[in-house]
Amino acid sequence: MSSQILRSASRAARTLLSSSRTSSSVGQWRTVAAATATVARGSARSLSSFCYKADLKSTSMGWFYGALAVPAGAYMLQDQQLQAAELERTFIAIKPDGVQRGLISEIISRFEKKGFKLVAIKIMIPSKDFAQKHYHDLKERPFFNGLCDFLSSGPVVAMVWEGEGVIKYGRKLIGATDPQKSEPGTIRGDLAVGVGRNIIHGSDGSETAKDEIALWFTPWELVSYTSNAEKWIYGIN
Ligand code: IDP
Ligand code: MG
Repeated sequence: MSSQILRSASRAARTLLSSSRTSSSVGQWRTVAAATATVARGSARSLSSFCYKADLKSTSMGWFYGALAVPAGAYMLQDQQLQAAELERTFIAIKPDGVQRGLISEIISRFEKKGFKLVAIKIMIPSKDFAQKHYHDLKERPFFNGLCDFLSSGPVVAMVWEGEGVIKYGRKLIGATDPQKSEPGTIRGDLAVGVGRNIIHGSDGSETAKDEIALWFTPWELVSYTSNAEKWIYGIN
């Protein structure tokens, strides 16, 4: 709920930014102020945390004036700061079978076409030790050793994707673990047959996403930027 409010506040600020670039009409300003006010009514605490994250926290006048200050303060925000405040990230990897089968572009294209944004990518052959760290939660499973041998057997394309709901929806795009049970239309459903060669990995929750991104990437490999398509993907009506 609080992340939803945070996103709404951030979206309102983003709308303000783009409307201020194109026009200064009173009507548009009123719309954005109203959107922000709705957020303020929703949760003072969340908005205050948004202000904090976006470097807007009011110093002496309390949350109410802090909330009032959002439109003016947001005007001064850089897109990158909004980005940092708003969007969720997940770790996605194309496993050696997906790479060897020439499915890199097909898989990237499904995330890209959906509207998610690629913020990090590299190709590497993980060591077995690294693979064991990545799959540490499965170490009691009988297939653990073979799975780690396989992940470290060839190139893996490691990526971080960003967008609203990308962790959960990324898993939907990927499909069920066993491709025999994955729905047609999903990556595993369309492109894989056996559970041991299911071509792709995706984080299964926000904690896992955070841990996996930190395992595979250094912070400076993650790129924050505004995509030109964003205003067509995240619109407020
Ligand atoms: P996930 O990849 O859908 O998150 P997990 O249960 O986390 O599925 O398992 C990690 C990986 O381990 C799977 O993607 C698959 O490659 C492999 N795996 C899972 N279950 C089995 C199994 O029963 N036999 C062989 N390999 C399995
Ligand atoms: Mg998993």
